[in-house]
Amino acid sequence: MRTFHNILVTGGAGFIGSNFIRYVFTKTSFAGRMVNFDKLTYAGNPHSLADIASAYGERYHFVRGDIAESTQVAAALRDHEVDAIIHFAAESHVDRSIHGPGDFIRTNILGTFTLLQAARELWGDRKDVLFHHVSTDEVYGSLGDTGKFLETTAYDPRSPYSASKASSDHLVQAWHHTYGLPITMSNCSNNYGPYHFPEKLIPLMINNLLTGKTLPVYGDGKNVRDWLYVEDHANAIWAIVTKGSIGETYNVGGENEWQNIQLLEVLIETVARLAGRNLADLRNLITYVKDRPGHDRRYAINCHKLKTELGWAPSVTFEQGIEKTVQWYLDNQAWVAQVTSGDYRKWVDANYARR
Ligand code: NAD
Ligand code: TDX
Repeated sequence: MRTFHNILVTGGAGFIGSNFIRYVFTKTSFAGRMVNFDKLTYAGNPHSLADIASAYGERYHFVRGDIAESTQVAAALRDHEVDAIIHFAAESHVDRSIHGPGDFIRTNILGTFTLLQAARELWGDRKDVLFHHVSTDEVYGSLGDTGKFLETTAYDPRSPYSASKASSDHLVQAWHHTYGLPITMSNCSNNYGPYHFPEKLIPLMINNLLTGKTLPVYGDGKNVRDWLYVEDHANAIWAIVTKGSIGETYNVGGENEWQNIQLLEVLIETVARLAGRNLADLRNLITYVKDRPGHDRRYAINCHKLKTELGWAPSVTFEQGIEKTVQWYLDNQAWVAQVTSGDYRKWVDANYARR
């Protein structure tokens, strides 16, 4: 099992990165330090890790920085004697990538290139280091009614977001094959859980159900996604970082496919039960809207390699995960209100100096 002293997590103030940092501190034997390097875009919320910052003192350190700025990246890696990088930072929302692809090209492609170069420059030929790249199943394109994505499935990205992630995946592989950089990679299906910014399907729908807003279903509502509870993505990444073979990609998935409209019915039923709302009133909020351009029809992951080689298995069922998630949003309406408010973004800028 590989061990590290100083791990730099990029994008640790976002949804999956913050859950990953919490998971490593609270549920693994990791004894070193973690540096959270994050630009704090609209999707980055320092409050998501307030508990960890106060509980783990010197072992958790936050740096506000941009992965596409080479001097900022090099300084963070050098100053903290980083021996592993776990790279989450990205622009992550498909709809935003359709309306404004520029930030996706800059952060996801140029940012990954900048990190790879900085890692090479700092580490040289060292083999006791690791660059783990967090990616998505969307790089494989869209499936028909049958079949699942394997690690060997040819890339076929179709949105500006997935094309930028596919590009970053290729860069990471190239830096391994050409320069010998020790890397691992994971391509995961749709995540859900606490601290998910309320623009993505599940947190948006829960929030709209709780506030009585309409539920916008794109197209016919029959697009299929494979859902995984975020802590199970975190423990998969930890398994790959500590035990995965260098140079390898591991697919991570929930084996849990839902049509969007069927998933919405589960959310409606869960919110009605946990929040004491009327089922029929909630169902009346469903509104079919214009489809997303280029909307991928179906994603499904085959994660046999991760299960058999690294012994990974999800820790919660879908029913448990959805229940925990709806309850979390019920208990944390203040977090939702905070991270979506303009005043919060002003507070972030005033309190977290840009380098
Ligand atoms: P997110 O949008 O919630 O968080 C992204 C984080 O990156 C934010 O904290 C943001 O401030 C930070 N960031 C953005 N640009 C940056 C920059 N230039 N420099 C430094 N930090 C920057 O995203 P997420 O849903 O947590 O996704 C994390 C990673 O996992 C992404 O690489 C994404 O492609 C991948 N992924 C996500 C899912 C999913 O379902 N959400 C599934 C598979 C893979
Ligand atoms: O309002 C909505 N209505 C709707 O019908 C939204 C926001 C989404 N949808 C549909 C589109 C998709 O079929 O729901 C499905 C899920 O949409 P998103 O939550 O936007 O996720 P998706 O586009 O599948 O991408 C997500 O999973 C893979 C993440 O955002 C990516 O970062 C990740 O790589």
